Amino acid sequence: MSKLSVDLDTDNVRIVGDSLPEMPWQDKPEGSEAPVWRHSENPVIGRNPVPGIARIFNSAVAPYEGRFVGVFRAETINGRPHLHLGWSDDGLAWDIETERLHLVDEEGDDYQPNYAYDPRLVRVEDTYYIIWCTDFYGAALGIAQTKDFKSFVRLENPFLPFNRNGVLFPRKLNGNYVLLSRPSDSGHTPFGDIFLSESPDLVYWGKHRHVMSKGGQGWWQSVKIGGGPAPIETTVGWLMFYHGVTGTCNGLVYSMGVTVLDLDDPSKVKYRSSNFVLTPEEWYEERGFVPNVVFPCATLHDADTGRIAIYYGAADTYVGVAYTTVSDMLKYVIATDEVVADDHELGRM
Ligand code: BMA
Repeated sequence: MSKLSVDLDTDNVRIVGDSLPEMPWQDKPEGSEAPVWRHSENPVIGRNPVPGIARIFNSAVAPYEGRFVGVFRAETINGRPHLHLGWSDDGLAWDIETERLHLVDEEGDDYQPNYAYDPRLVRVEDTYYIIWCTDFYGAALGIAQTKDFKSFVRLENPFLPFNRNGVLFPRKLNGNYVLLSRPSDSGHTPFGDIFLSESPDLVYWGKHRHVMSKGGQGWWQSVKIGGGPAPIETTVGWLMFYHGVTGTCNGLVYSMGVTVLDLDDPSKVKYRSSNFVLTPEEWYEERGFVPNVVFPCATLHDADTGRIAIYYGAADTYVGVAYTTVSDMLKYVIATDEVVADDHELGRM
């Protein structure tokens, strides 16, 4: 399998989307060669942020009515994770609600997941969707929708157990919603690739496709991979950050990778970096409830400048922010591109 030769004006790659001039931003530190650089005041959410919550991490944010809203993985003081809303004027200082996010089912009855973790938050047209890991006789995907961040309706679980890392694309493709997921077991899965499924109505899902595999030349993503923030539409493809996991004699290490998926058929990998773009190095990434984890779940981005702020969980304890730009990422992913044989659908010639 060969890739098209790369003849791309990476300086002119654009984000396709809204302007967001008020998003958090810091320029790349002088002299830095890093493709992604951290916010200098990380972590932006520390331990025990509000009464009853010990840690917040692996959480998602979005712009909403001139402010920023977040759906947070809040590890309560009994150790069980639930979803809590939060609000921020600048995307960095967050007011976290002390009550859990209140869900009702489609009949209007109260609905409370047994646990809820690793939420993603994605707007498609005029509706915001929260996808999280829920208890459906084991780890599975839960999904809910809201238009106003006041009432939240839980929809049917999209897939059978076991599954995690459900990531919706921010627009329909060929009339269908598109959802990435990582089929798994119910525990700390020692395997996993990213798949894609389509649905006309968010109820019936099919046209399942394999997107990309763990592995590659490097070892940082040798155990499993999983989708991260909602893919960002650009003029050359869907820019997607994801997590890759390696095993060590002292446990798993979670890093962040980057890939570009085909615009019309995102089950096809266009470019994939053989390197991680962020790996645990700072104290808040190396030290915490689970050491050595960076776990991206959301971005804010500005189509005018190409700026991207990545929100990631650090050491299952904190929320960090890191920055890059669309052209930095395109340059990097092309310069470090690798073809991974398994990124090709089995049986397809
Ligand atoms: C995974 C998920 C993530 C977590 C990671 C590291 O299995 O549970 O929420 O960040 O493990 O503990």
